[in-house]
Amino acid sequence: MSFPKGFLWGGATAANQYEGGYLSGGKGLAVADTLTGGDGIHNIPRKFIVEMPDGTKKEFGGRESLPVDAKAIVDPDTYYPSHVATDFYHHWKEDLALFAEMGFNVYRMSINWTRIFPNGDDTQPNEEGLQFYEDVFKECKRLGMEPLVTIYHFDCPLHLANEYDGWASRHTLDAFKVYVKTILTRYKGLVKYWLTINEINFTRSFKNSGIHDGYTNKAKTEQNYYHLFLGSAYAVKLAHEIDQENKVGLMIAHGASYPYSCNPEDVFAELNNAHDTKWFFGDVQVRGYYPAWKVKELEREGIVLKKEPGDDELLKEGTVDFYSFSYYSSQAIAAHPEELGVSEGNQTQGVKNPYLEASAWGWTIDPLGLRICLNQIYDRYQIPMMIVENGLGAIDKVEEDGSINDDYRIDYMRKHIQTMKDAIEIDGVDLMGYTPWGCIDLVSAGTGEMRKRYGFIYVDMDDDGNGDLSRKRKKSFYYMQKVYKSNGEDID
Ligand code: BGP
Repeated sequence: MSFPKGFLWGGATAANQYEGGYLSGGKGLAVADTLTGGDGIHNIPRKFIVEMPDGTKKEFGGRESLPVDAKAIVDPDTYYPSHVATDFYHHWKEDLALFAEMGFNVYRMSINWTRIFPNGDDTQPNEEGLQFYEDVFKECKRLGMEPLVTIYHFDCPLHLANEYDGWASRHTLDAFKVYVKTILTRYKGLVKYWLTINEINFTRSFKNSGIHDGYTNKAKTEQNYYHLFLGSAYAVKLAHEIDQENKVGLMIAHGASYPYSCNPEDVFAELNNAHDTKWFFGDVQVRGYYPAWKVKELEREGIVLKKEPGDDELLKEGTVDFYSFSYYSSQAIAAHPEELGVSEGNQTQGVKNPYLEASAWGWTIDPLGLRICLNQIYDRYQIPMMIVENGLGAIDKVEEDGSINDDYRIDYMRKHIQTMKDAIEIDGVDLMGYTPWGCIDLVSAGTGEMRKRYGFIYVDMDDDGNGDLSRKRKKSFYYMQKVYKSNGEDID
């Protein structure tokens, strides 16, 4: 047997892309509720419509810096995909039953902060929101699935983003702590697996952390990360205090990266890139302090983090129990990338790798890269790992008889599961679970599209909000069911 007994098999979603019900049950607005759709294939970015101090409206791309005094709004004439998304809010019983039927023994989802604290910093939590998740977790348990809960998945409360510059401000960290304490206390005994901050290494934009000028203001970006680290450490420490059964992981977007060539300059460029984009975040959350090269970099750039007494201790006391990460693709890193062509991920940019095929969205398909990552992470930290996102975004066709024959997705899944098997069996890594992304169709984070589908379950909803939201099992549903029910033995 390659996969250990009790291996966690499931799927992953996030509230801001799946839940909908954006104002139901007392929920407040999150930044994601002000983000429009886009078009990933034609490179049309998602946008924010903002109100400027003089009352005029302006548009900004989701990957641009915003003026610090701009306030994102919900424009009545604009379509926002997160408002309905694929409507877990009204379909949760049906969806959880489908996940259980597929053989999940774990289900990764996130709590939407604004469902619990509508403005992020309210004095009292919203009971209706708390009850909603309690019902969901109880149903998961009843169906034999452990909830794996992301505390913060790209959903900064809009109030904190507009008024406090999101995670750039200590006020947001303080509000987050109250939110964390509230949910950890309420769900004690119901939820034991937690993830702190989704893809913390990509959390420096208005979209992901509510900071206005994270792309252009380095000092502020570093302060933003610092607050996120403290928030994560606080959650880990408190989770352990509240219930010793709790297991808490970090969450990092961890694609593979390769030097473009054996030219030492390319090798060094890759080392620096991996430090900046991955290991910095792992080192702080696994080891509990900033790595030497990062300290030097901050010194060199004259950036002094605003700290408070007790912060250093908190970082040390709040180190994670496991390393969880998303893995979709890989990139090649060159010292002089200008002439080499770009390979696009939703958040990363590297150079085109001539050895790999890519998805319609330009994401390379690289199963062996996953084995490389599993080895590198385990070599570095020696703690259990979990792959909490992986999958293929593709356009699916519903045939006249209603079937969806997504053999390309099955092929992608098979190859990645084979890689996991090899890494466990041959390399001896400690892998505890696998929750592929978007196990049911949902809104793409990077592009806001519906047609970029990852699901094993199809949802009738298009890019303009048309569809009856009905659910259908794709061919991959049955494939995953076979894999899960055989504990990963039957993957052909
Ligand atoms: C990660 C996010 C997810 C998810 C996934 C797929 O960055 O954690 O929220 O969306 O990528 O990306 P996309 O939706 O852009 O295809």
